[in-house]
Amino acid sequence: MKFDPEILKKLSINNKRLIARIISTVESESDLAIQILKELYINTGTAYRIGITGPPGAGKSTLTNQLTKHLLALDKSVAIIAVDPTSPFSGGALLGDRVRMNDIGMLDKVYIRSVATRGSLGGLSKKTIDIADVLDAAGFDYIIFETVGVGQSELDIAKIADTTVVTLVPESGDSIQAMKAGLMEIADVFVLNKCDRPEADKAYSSLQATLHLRNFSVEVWQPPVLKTKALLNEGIVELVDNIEKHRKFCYENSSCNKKRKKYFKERIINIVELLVKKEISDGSSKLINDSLNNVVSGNLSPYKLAEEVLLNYKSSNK
Ligand SMILES: Nc1nc2c(ncn2[C@@H]2O[C@H](COP(=O)(O)OP(=O)(O)O)[C@@H](O)[C@H]2O)c(=O)[nH]1
Ligand SMILES: [Mg+2]
Repeated sequence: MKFDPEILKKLSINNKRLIARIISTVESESDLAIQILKELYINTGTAYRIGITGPPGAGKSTLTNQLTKHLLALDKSVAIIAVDPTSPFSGGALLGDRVRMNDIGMLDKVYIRSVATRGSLGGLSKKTIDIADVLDAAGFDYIIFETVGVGQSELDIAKIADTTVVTLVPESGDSIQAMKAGLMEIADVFVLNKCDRPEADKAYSSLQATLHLRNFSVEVWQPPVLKTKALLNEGIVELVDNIEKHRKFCYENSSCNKKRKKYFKERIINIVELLVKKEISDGSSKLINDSLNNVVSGNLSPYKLAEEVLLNYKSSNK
């Protein structure tokens, strides 16, 4: 397919077919995908990115649903990226999420997309970030990343989210588990969900106590702990308020800028790796194939051959 940059002008939140088409193309990592991502970047930067993470069953999908409804009521548009809904850990979550999200998924100002990160190195795939850029360029006001809540992807979400919401429940020891899993460091806002449960007050105090063990300083954002009952739609207004507070803090504070620079540096290196891999794999298969026997027989180090491939690539591009 030949790429016509004019088509990106038609990319808007109302054109869901085009959004889907562009996302599928972008996922392919083809030359066309790279061209599209390059062109549309100039239109990104307006969407605010919220990560919802925490252990499975904490109520992330329920919370995402309620949060979306609140943002819609404020006349905002929302794109939801469900990260890893088919992960083997999530069990029946996919169906559950579908049912819960059904009532918002059909709305004009909502777009829901799943992305699997299984098999990709380093948890959260590059695709997730690229898809977010497409949705940003389409003009969504908010992009919500919801993780299933197991493994590296829930930590990685914090790198790409402007505000990371860590969801916990009043289960005894939940905050300790979260701390072990590294969730404490990534939270901009803590949500203690299921506060309709009798243990809620005790868990709230214990979570506060755990947080006080951390090193506080005035220039650094202090993550608030909010009590919610997502199922009953309680505490969601406070959640929206605190996300906005964090957003304002980030605009006024350079620590968030530092985080964005770090994120972009990592992202650029990832893209360079992808480009080099694409360039080299095209021209080098003959050289590799011709020398494979030598590697297998133990006479040639794979590192040496790899260096030769690189040298060969460089000299052929002089
Ligand atoms: N009691 C109670 N249950 C809730 C609340 N929020 C969500 N749930 C239930 O907790 C279960 C897991 O919720 P879900 O949103 O799928 O969690 P996720 O795995 O983190 O996405 C579901 O049965 C929800 O109905 C709440 O505030 N109180
Ligand atoms: Mg879920």
